[in-house]
Amino acid sequence: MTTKKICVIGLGYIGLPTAAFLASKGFDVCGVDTSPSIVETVNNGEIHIVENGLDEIVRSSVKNGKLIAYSEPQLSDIYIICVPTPFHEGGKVPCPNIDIVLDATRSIAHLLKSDDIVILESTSPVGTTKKIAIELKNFGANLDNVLIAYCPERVLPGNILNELESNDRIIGGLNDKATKVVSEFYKSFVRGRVHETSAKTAEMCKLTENSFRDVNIAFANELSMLCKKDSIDVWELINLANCHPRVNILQPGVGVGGHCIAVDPWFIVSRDEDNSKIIKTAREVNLYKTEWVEKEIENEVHKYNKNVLPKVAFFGIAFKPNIDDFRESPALTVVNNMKNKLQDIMVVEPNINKFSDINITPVCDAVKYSDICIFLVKHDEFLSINQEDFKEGAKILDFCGVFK
Ligand code: SAJ
Repeated sequence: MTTKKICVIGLGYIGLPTAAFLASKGFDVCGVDTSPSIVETVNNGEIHIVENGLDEIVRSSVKNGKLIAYSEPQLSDIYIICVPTPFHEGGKVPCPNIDIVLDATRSIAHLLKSDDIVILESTSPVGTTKKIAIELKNFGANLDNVLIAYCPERVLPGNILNELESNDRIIGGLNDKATKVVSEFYKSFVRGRVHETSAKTAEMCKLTENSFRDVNIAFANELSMLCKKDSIDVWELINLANCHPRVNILQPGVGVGGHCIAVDPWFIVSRDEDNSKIIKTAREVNLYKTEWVEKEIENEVHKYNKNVLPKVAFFGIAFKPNIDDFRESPALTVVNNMKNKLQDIMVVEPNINKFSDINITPVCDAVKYSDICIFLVKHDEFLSINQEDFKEGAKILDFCGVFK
């Protein structure tokens, strides 16, 4: 049997791990990115993002010639589109922008031949897979024997390589044959189950998964604000409520970050705002939680004498624990908004040495010298801090449950 040649378009957080993972499974993979520096980095066997185990698998796949990066798609048998789907700002609600998906689609139109497969993995509004077929036709592709399907990526940043193999996958073809053939392709390297459905249902399924998580985090965040008023410990409350066999509340925090859960619910809301009240409200609650945290910090700082402003330390600026990813990070938003209002601040982030114009302070110094210690992200490094390590009389504001 000849080895299938796979072209992965977009070498970002999903595309690069996918390309390297498929190369490690024996496929010949061509990775495509419009950024020349990404193409060069990958062809040097190096990576431009941080992800557990990714450097090793990219290095070995490039070394043995299974993964080669290009700036344009090359003739292949299977094309997998893994490009970003941002949203248009400025409207009544944010609307998805699939321009980059359509750019990627046009870039393969001239390469398609009989029995080729085109797969969209990017999180996309319902109907995008169909639009890919229309765009390909408009750009001259003969689709008579081309199979097109949607298969949403579902991997968790920080654990991508494991989840690429172990997660269940959803396959929604534009017709039954596409669904069947694409399912067989995923079954050849996935250990989880592969579920078959229509393209539209698969598209909606991805948006549903991330909206479900957003709604549930909003519930936890709402509880945290309600509890503050009555001096109830929200962490204890959630632990107790979760002892009920049918209750499973998530954890409150500073808000919801990353480029998935804070974005994808808008794809549903913008399609039918009247009928997505819970999803929209959850988004608003999670955005409001960040503002609420800032107000709490300001209230604490205002208790100090205006002539002797307190030294304030912020612990964590990543978008979630134990990761050096800062995309849409609510903790970073808090630090950026507060740093102009406060004179003397320290920022602790054990996962990096420097971030833009922010100097990073070691955990021990921030703990020892700060009057107010504000915990924004529950990084493992903070869990071993003892109460007696803090400066005498220091105020601790724990928004992420480090000490619970
Ligand atoms: N968060 C909380 N409380 C919690 C859990 C998370 O505040 O109890 C916050 C995190 O701190 C972070 C944000 O939510 O700021 C999102 O983190 P996450 O770990 O929930 O999810 P992501 O964005 O890293 O990855 C999600 C995953 N989706 C689901 O779990 C349904 C992942 O499987 C998707 O592949 C990914 O989005 C994506 O690319 O869509």
